[in-house]
Amino acid sequence: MIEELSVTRRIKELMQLYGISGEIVVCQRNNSGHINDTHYVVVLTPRGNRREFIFQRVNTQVFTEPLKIMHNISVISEHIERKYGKNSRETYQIMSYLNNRDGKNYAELSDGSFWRVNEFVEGVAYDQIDQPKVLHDTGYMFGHFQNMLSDCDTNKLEYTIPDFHNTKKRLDALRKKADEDPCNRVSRVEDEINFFFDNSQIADELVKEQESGVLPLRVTHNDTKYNNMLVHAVTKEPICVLDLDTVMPGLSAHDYGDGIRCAANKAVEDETDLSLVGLDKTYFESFTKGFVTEAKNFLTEAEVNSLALGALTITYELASRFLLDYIDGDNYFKISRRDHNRDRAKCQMQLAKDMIANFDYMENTIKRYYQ
Ligand code: GN1
Ligand code: MG
Repeated sequence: MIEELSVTRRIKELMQLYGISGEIVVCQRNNSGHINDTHYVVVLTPRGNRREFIFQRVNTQVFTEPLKIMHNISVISEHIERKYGKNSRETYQIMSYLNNRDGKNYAELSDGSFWRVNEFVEGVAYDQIDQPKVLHDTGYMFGHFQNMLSDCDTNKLEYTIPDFHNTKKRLDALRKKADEDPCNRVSRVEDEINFFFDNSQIADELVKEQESGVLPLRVTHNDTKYNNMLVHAVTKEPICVLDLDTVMPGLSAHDYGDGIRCAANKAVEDETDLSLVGLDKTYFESFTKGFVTEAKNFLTEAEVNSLALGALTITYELASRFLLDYIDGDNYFKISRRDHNRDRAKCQMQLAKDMIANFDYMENTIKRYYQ
């Protein structure tokens, strides 16, 4: 077994690999993501300059083939650079990683840990946004991300997590885990489990439409929560799209849907007071307007018709993933309190129910912005 190094030792080792010289004056862990470990580091160079970086350790339990992630990031960055120019605004609209001395955009350390480094970009990734204008702009940027890549060949991309948004397989996995009941938790979530099986048709539809070719595969981000968007702290203008780990071929409906799941919830993702959870129509319209007015440049009619279902499907899917992880003993998503994954599952389920109740409204609103 390889011995784990301390964070500072790892960062010093990485600095050598990246040719960054100087003394570490700040090293702070950022706790917002559920998967990777992120560290904000300030280095004082021998000439007395302050340089700020983000050092991120990729969770290789979740991303078992991290090279595929870094390959995909190179493919999309090069595509955008070629299309718009190296110093174009578009090139800076996605996060870019530094190359190390070997010319690679990642580094593996002696203890087996997998890292990447980027220059810190000033801005904020908000965990809560309640300003319609900011939600609109976030929707626009995720639509813009897909638009910039709408002519990028999906065959060049790897699947960083196979079947990531195959909701049907997610549901099968939940069924299997509930049967195994490894932590004796199933009796505490029977109503929730039943909800998934009573509504299993939600899991099938988009998978079917993709497999039959009705919906095309696109280059998608696959994790379009608004805290994956860096925003200017004062003007609140979006700066760039973050967290490119799950960029791979996927459905446009999933990106729109995950964006709505986050942006249009009245409450936070893990709210325990379910009376606060539901679809906020002002937020829904803002994000939808931003996304659709940009994405209609390339979306087919079938795709536009799939967007509302995308929001419901992704919310249902994430609820099932949180529930599975709860039943499994919390091995996947980081938790910060007891029953955290159960709370998350219940909250997302509640949101999915409200989307079912408002489905016609969602479809009509999307169509309105498509015209
Ligand atoms: C995870 O780590 P983070 O917060 O960017 C998850 C997403 C979920 C999200 C829910 C690779 O993303 O699929 O939607 O949590 N990422 C992965 O907050 O599973
Ligand atoms: Mg992510």
